Amino acid sequence: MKIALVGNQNSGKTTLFNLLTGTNQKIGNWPGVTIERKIGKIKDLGDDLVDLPGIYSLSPYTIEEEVSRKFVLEEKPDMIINIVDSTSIERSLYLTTQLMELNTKVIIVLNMADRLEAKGIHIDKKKLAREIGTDVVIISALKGTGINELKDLINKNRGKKVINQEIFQSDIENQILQIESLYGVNRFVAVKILENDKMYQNYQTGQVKNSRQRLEEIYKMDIEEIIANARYDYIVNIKNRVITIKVVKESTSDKLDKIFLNKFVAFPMFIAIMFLVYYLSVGVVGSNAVDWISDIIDNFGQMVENILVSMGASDWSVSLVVDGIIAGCGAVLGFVPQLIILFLCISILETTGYMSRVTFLLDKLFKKFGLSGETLVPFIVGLRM
Ligand SMILES: Nc1nc2c(ncn2[C@@H]2O[C@H](COP(=O)(O)OP(=O)(O)O)[C@@H](O)[C@H]2O)c(=O)[nH]1
Ligand SMILES: [Mg+2]
Repeated sequence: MKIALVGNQNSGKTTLFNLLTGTNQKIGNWPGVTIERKIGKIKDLGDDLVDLPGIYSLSPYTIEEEVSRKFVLEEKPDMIINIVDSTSIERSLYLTTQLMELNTKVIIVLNMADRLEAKGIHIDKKKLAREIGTDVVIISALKGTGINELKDLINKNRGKKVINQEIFQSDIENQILQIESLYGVNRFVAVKILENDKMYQNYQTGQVKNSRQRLEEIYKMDIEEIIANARYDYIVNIKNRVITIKVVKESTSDKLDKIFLNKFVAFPMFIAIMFLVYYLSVGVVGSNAVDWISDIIDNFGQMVENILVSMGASDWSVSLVVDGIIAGCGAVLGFVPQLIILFLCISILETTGYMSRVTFLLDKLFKKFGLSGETLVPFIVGLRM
């Protein structure tokens, strides 16, 4: 069997992949892109396992999403192992709802089991399996627990028929079912056709357009929003029924999150911190360093000039060396100290985790311009120039 390993970034895909395949791996790149592609054979079972790029949805917005989407749609794996960080299930299940529409057997692997207790999280695995309509196993890829149970599930699900879950409201379901039977496509593609996805433009008949218009009128929203909302409603509903969280002592990281991600505090604080970074690098260090270095360069230039003149060099060659080379390099060198301080500040913000928090915060804002929150760093660097 060909099995695909699909999940968010940092959900533990590579850790599980290594655990299941051992040294039996082939590493290369996906065709046309520099994203690592790993294939291996699962020990004891002999099935092929493919490690897909980390993604949050099957939309084709990023290269990773495109590669994964293409693989699951075109190469049609026999089974999908959907690995989920069990400490943040809500964020991960969006992808799960899409994977479960592919007519391919999906096994949900809740990873990071070793961290659940400390966070006071209890997941009712059986209930989740029942609600979501597929098998669920809780593992720790790091500690190696639950792996035999996972292998048993793979065996148990060999060649099993897939039963689609109807997760949308009935009026949306009806339209999806119609498109499915009209074109003989799977649910995922039917939803994409309904969503007017770029990849499926030749399916946009009058009937499809009418269906979409009708739904948009009823829900007073754009079709993509209707579908996304329906998925989230479904997820929240399931989450509330299968997860219980005991109040545990708030970790320092949670407390910091509360401050840094607070609606009212976050932006002013962000601006203040960025101002401080700017002030330190460009203001304090910057202006002093430029003066200080230009003094040194001036003195050095003067010294070279004296030597050259005493050696009887011509005016133009003195000017070339002193005003051209030395002054030119000096002008660039003047910026080096402030760049060092700037990058020092940014790396401090990065190692303390502030950057990732802010990135998360800014993601929404940046998305409006078609950028991701990660664009922040070049923004700051660009600002100071
Ligand atoms: N505590 C804990 N950490 C894990 C577990 N599985 C993976 N990790 C860690 O999570 C991080 C991301 O794992 P990785 O396999 O690289 O994730 P990928 O991005 O999905 O390939 C690494 O630091 C792993 O050591 C687990 O079961 N428990
Ligand atoms: Mg990985």
